[in-house]
Amino acid sequence: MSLEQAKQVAAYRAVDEFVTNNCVFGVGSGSTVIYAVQRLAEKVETDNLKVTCIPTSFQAKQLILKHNLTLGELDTHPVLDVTIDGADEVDANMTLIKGGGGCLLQEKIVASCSKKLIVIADYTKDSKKLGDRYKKGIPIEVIPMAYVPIKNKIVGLFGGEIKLRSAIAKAGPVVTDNGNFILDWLFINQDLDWQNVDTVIKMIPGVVETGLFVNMCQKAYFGQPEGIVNERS
Ligand code: DER
Repeated sequence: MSLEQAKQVAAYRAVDEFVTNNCVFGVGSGSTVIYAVQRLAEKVETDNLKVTCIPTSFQAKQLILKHNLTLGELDTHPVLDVTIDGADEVDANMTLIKGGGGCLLQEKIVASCSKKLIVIADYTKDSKKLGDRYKKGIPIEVIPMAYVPIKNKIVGLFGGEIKLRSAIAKAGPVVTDNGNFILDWLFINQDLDWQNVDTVIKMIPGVVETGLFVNMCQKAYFGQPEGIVNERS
């Protein structure tokens, strides 16, 4: 079984467990969520479910439209029943690193409006401590004009190294759906109080959001190559 199949089995298990008729459903971003939306579309069709989907990115919105699912927005649906999203890493306390795909701001907003945040991932995202497996650092979305002083302040406070995320298909940095830059913070100390780190970093002027999701995730599904799914909550 490939990693893609591991992602798929996790995604299908989560959708089967949490999607119900008349639910308001948050659609996360990234590659694993693609399988969740596929499964959701199947269930809407076969079980004749009424589900309103709230996107967490341009990518998520396109996925919803591609599968002819009902598109909603926070203006009309400020409270969601469940959001299903991916993660770059999940530690033993269910703290997440998210933002590997650059969508952390809208993902965190939608997750914060959801009664439940459910994470789907392959087994390589299942860690004891943040940084055990995910080596690209904690993503931080920042206002472009402030990225250098923010970088200096975070390193001054917590150490490590910070890189401005470069784009691949264009010259220069990644620009998010919200017109901002992403800094990736390669932290050294894996035993930090992540709630405090999130709060302190968010207080730095120009920081829009961090990819630290602390005390937000109710349950995580980790697909295994053999097709089984490990669940944690
Ligand atoms: O960017 C994000 O937050 C994504 O959800 C990411 O963390 C997971 O992406 P993946 O499903 O492609 O691994």
